[in-house]
Amino acid sequence: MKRERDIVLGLGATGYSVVRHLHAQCPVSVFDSRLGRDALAIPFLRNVRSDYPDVDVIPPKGYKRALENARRVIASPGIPLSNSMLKWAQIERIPVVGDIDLFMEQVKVPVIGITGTNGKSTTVSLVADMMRTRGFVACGNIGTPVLDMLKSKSKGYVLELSSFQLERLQRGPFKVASILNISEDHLDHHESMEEYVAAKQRIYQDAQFAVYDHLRPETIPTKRIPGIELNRDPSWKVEEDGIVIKGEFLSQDEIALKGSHNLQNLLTASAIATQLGVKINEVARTARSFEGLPHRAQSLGSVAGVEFINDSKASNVSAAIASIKRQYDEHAKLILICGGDGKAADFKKLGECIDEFVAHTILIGSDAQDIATCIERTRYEFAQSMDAAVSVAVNVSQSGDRVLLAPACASFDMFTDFAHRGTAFNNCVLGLQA
Ligand code: UMA
Ligand code: ADP
Repeated sequence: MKRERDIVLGLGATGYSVVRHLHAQCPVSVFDSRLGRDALAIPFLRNVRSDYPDVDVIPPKGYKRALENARRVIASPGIPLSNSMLKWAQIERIPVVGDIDLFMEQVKVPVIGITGTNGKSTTVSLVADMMRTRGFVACGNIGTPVLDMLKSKSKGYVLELSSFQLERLQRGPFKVASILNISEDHLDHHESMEEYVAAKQRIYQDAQFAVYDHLRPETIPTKRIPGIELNRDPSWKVEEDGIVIKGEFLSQDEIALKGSHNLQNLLTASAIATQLGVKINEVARTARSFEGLPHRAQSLGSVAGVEFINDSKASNVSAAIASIKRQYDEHAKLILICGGDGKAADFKKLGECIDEFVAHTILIGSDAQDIATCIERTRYEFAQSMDAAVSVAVNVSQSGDRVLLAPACASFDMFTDFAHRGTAFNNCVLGLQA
């Protein structure tokens, strides 16, 4: 039988963008694991059926059969390589690729790739801001699937790449590639920390230039490639009160973002953008005006003297620990709302951090109990919803205290995503202000 059909696995944002991209080029079939049990919950199934009637929806038990005339499987990022559907494709020797490969095959303009456990979206947005007048746009894991942006005919692309996307990337000839940092995350998807690090390192495999951090050895390319080694090269480093870019000092007073982690993000973004021709004065303009993205250490102001901070995007242990330390002030009580889907993380270090810096913890979500077992001294209690968690926070706080949402977990057990979780928190706080 002639192999001419592309099979798209997963019908979320990525899968649907792949269908739109491919349907006029070749016969397309789609499959989603939830077809048999929870089809109504599949985000874009209805759109495919109504807008692309020629696209074949593979029946729940028909996947193996459909592989018989498949030439290629395009898998959504959320489907791990260990998934049995992908294993079958490998057994049948059918190539498995992702949407980034389809994008890289078509794109004719420079592409920047940025990954890391934390700080991706902030850094990608900084680079895109610095390069906006040159016609560059941001896309990828940050929210807009890359194939949807291909139509924009931009002069360049700044891609946020997750380890999920990188683990299946076949070729990534990025003009500049960067790993910001790597700490434990997503161990429910990758089989080990080594596998997670190896997925991130794939960003450098075909890149022309790398930007990495001397102080974080796991970000250093394992292959030889020209680049800038931040915090080793004296012309490129983070200092106590600012950053040095291309030998020029930019003081914290001229930088809208706060926190040493954001200085690192800004330094990385500056190194990437200047490599592509951006001038220091353009970098400085972004530094002055870019105040950060919502749901990342976003202060919502005070209610009865208690400040509320939304760091919903602190969705792993290392980001939550960094967030707690940043918000800690020895003169104020810190009240923490955390929990959710723990992604098989080890919460020992989080428990130690809570014991050292937090006065009261309110635990939410499916892995709340796992976090509780790692807390030894700090008072904690459980809440069944964001509303209930904020009510407890109000009851245990007094003027001068801080309430921080830094979940250390994914949101999918209670919310559609981190933004939905952050908005739920914001709405509860708005309710208190009314
Ligand atoms: N599915 C299966 N079988 C599986 C797993 C999933 O059929 O084994 C189906 C689901 O039923 C669902 C669809 O696949 O219908 C969802 O696909 P997906 O999980 O790959 O998600 P998309 O909607 O395509 O969104 C993805 C990214 N999601 C993930 O990687 C989990 C989005 O990043 C990204 O913005 C989008 O592509 C566009 O590029 C989100 C994310 O949470 C923000 N990313 C993780 C993170 O940042 O930590 C990696
Ligand atoms: P990502 O897209 O990788 O999730 P974001 O820029 O959205 O990263 O930031 C998510 C959270 O990670 C922030 O709210 C902050 O708490 C933390 N964070 C951001 N940048 C860094 C960094 N360079 N190092 C450690 N933590 C960071």
